[in-house]
Amino acid sequence: MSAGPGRLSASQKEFFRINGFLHNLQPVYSRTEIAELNSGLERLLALLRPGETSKEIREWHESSRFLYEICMNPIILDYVEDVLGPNFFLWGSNFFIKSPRSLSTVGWHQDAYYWPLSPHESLTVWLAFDDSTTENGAMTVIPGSHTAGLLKHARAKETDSVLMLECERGQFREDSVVPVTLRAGEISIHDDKLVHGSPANPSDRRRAGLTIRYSRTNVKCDLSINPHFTTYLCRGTDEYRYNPRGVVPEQRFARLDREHRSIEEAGAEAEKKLGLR
Ligand SMILES: O=C(O)CCC(=O)C(=O)O
Repeated sequence: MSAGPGRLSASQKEFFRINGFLHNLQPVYSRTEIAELNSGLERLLALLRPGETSKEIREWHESSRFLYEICMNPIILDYVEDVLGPNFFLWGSNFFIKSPRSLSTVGWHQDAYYWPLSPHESLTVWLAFDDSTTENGAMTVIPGSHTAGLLKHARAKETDSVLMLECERGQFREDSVVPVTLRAGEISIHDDKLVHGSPANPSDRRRAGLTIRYSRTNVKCDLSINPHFTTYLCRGTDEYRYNPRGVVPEQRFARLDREHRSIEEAGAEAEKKLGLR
């Protein structure tokens, strides 16, 4: 396997292998660039219909060139290549925005639990649109929790959680929690089996981040569960051709008007697997 573009040092790669996440990386966007990206985010938010929330901006990289270009930023792809290897595709993006004084939390979970993908060889890049700190509800992770396989999830007890299912307590070291703090324009990276979540935002500052999901080309989606799964090859070749390919969007800002499997539906599917419903 190639050594990758070398944006990550050998010790950072080793840190990721052991801990399942990375932050404190060189910024991807400068302060000026992230201000421009935030203007773009405003344009996207303006496309929401009454009653919709930012959660609706899901997979809009398929319809908005603005988002597609962020997901295909060569610096981000270099980082991803250093972790996933030479052949990988983009398939997901969505915003996690916590307004000032928002009670909304994200319960402990593993992404792989929600995704009908196998094998589990995917990762998330979390791009900070705002400074993300312990004061405004930065994402938190349990280092090393990606090595224990898929953990049992149960219905969320916390009513303010945006997720339906969360990891049952006692299966991971909650006392080893690490906040993944970021400056606007920086990214973190986490493994699809890493236990992570985030607390509420009691501060006066918004906390917005864009999650971008990438997988190795040997990862196959169960299209009976997610028939809209669409991939864009980022680097290398796709010898497997397991998944549908997307068309690069032309419009700079456009909604993706398609029925999407919501987090709730993904949770319901996972619950069925568990025999909870
Ligand atoms: O932004 C957050 O607080 C949580 C993000 C998350 O759960 C994810 O990236 O899968």
